[in-house]
Amino acid sequence: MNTNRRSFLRLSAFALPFTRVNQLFAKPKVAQGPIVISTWDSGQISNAAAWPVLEKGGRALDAVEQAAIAIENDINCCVGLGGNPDRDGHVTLDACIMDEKSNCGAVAFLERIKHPVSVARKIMEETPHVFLAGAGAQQFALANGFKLESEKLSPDAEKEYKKWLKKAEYKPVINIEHKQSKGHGPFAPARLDDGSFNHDTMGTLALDAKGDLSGMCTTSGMGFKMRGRVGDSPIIGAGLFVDNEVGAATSSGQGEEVIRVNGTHLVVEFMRNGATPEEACKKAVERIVKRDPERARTFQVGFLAINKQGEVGAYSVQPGFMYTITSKDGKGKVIDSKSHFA
Ligand code: SD4
Repeated sequence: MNTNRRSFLRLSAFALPFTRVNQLFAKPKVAQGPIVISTWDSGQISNAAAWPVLEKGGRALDAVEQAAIAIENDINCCVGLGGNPDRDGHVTLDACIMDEKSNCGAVAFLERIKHPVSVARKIMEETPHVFLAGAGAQQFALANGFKLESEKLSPDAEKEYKKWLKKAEYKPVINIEHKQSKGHGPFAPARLDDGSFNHDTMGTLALDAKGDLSGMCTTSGMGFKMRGRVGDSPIIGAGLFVDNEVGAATSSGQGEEVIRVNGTHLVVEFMRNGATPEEACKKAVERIVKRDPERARTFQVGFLAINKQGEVGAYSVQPGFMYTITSKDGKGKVIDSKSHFA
């Protein structure tokens, strides 16, 4: 046997098992190109702002921040300062953001600041902390160049608040969006008669061209809530969770129910164990319903998820939850999610 042949055989003896080990630990396939998904049909506004960032090869984190800014700016939508106030008449905002390295930032009970997600990002990038609340969050925002806005309610919110004040009944129940029904309250339609959107939370998840994931969640919270009440939206693991190895999830609906099961962290863990995004959202919904199946008939929770391969899925307790997806052609498509109850 000549030396060349001998060394070839020696090399192949190493190479064979090595290739097999390599295959076992092969990196997961990442999506062909960017994708952005947002909760609700109002997600069309957020996705339209996120898409130009992703299309140019930008970072998912920048895309989701733009998604938040666009919806928080939209006075016809119920997210941000245009949203419904608490029962004392003050709009209080909750938001969070999370990137591909598990960096995260959050604000809660923030008043008179237009872009809570941008404040959350500043906390994430410029402090050693994750979460600031109330007066301290506002003080931090002002010290970092954010402007103090007026306390004036948006025309829609003012109308709703006046209507609510007539009875001033404290019923902390989030909207359930049966599309056929009319009017506000627990059976509000997805869109109001004037065409404006009727949701007070926006969650956006993006996968960029490099295959990195980020997400954000922003809300004015449950309308006419108790002063100081904070829901799931700013809580990492409840309203939003991103794990760049696996996937990301966000939620909308009755925040208390999501917090109790650490909802979006649960969705991501189900995906880690092999569930598709839709299966993972369904399992998380079932976990919530199982606690009290009768009471579950009275509230809505919807989960939206994306995995590292760019597959997306959603599931909700009640019908009416929907999401918007934007990929390759840059056009937002609205998709109805499946639900536990018919
Ligand atoms: C909350 N999850 O404050 C939010 C409300 C929401 O559409 O999602 N509304 O509990």
